[in-house]
Amino acid sequence: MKFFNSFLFILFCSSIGFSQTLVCPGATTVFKDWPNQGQGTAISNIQYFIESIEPGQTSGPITAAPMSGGSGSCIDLDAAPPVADGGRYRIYPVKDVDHRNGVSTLDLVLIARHLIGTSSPLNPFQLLASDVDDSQSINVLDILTLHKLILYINNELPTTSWKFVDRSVDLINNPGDISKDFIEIDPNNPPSELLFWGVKMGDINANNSPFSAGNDDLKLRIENRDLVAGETITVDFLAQDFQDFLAYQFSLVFDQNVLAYEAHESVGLPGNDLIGWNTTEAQTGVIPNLWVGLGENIEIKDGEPLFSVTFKVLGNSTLQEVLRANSVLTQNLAYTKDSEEASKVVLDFNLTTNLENQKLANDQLMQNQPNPVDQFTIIPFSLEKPGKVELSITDALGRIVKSMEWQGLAGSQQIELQRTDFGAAGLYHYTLKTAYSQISKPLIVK
Ligand SMILES: [Ca+2]
Ligand SMILES: [Ca+2]
Repeated sequence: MKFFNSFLFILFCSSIGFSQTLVCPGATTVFKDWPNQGQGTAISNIQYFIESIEPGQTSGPITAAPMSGGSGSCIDLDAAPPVADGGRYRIYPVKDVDHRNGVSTLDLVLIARHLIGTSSPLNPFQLLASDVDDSQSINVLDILTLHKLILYINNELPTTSWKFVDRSVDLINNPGDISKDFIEIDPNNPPSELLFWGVKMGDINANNSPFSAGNDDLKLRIENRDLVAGETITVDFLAQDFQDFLAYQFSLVFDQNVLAYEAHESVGLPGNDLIGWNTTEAQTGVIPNLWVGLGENIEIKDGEPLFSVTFKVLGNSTLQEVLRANSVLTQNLAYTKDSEEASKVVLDFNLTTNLENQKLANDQLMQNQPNPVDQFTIIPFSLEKPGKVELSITDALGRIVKSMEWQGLAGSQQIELQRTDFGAAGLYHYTLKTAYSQISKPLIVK
């Protein structure tokens, strides 16, 4: 493990001969060694977002894209939304990839021991890392959330995978300041350093790999369904961004008390590719399989089936409960075209997200009017079928600022939102989610 002592400083530079003002974040490091707060390991693949704040205000527009300047990862303040004299900028680090990084059952044990009081209390960084559902408290729901992540029932946490803390806050005397996830700077009087601690959410003992760029997993989408003893089902494994991949191998694992293997078929995988199945261990609930793409271009679209497996159903359950991709016999690996580092195959039971070929519904979400939002705005939408509707508003950093749920009717309808439903002025997204679809659109708040 390499330490980056020498990088623990901030460069602030005005390029000679240019009006460009660059602020260059120092190494953001994984916390370690509480309460000594010694140096940690530098974290890579961080993006920085900048918020401009007018005099007398406490927040302002956040640039939706990471800021970059003329050299390295420096932030060009001249490209940020301008602030008046006396205005300030806030800089937020963001990293939201590879949610399982560093998360293991040992982390569950550490949270559980903390909850029942059988270990020394967790330090402020560990407390922050433990609240994986962003509920501002640590309880058994955080353990269940991590449990689902480890078991590949869910592939992401409800929060960003990393959180950051201004490294200058005095957590020994002010433990509540752990939530200060930005550093405020005066553009006319820049700070001598700009340093953060990074906290990998769910990783209580901080054994993550901070360089992880979060290579995209290969998602095999599956429509979740109820299983009823006695029926025979054919499970389709559907493509999602499959054209980005070169090869995969994994163990398909199922609960042999609920499913009995009968047959498989390569429906959409190109026939000339190398495709392998080993069904000799199928009675124990494991089927290793692999695919190596030999063609130049893959033309399988999102939502089209790659392969299918037929099972006899022996007991009542749901598909999501009893089907997994893991490494029990054949190691779970997937390779993309643009990286030599392996990712994994994950089974994604949330079939309804971003599928081009919506099987069940033709839900529609229209642009809000008026946009930008001044006093109020109206969001028109249309549902194919009646049922539960969830509307959520997220800010430029993906944080939910409002969400609501109700029973929607079939057909065209609309919902009115007030300016007070949003936070500071800036870019937001609104997302409509039903049992069959999930659609997002941007909006701007004045
Ligand atoms: Ca919580
Ligand atoms: Ca860990």
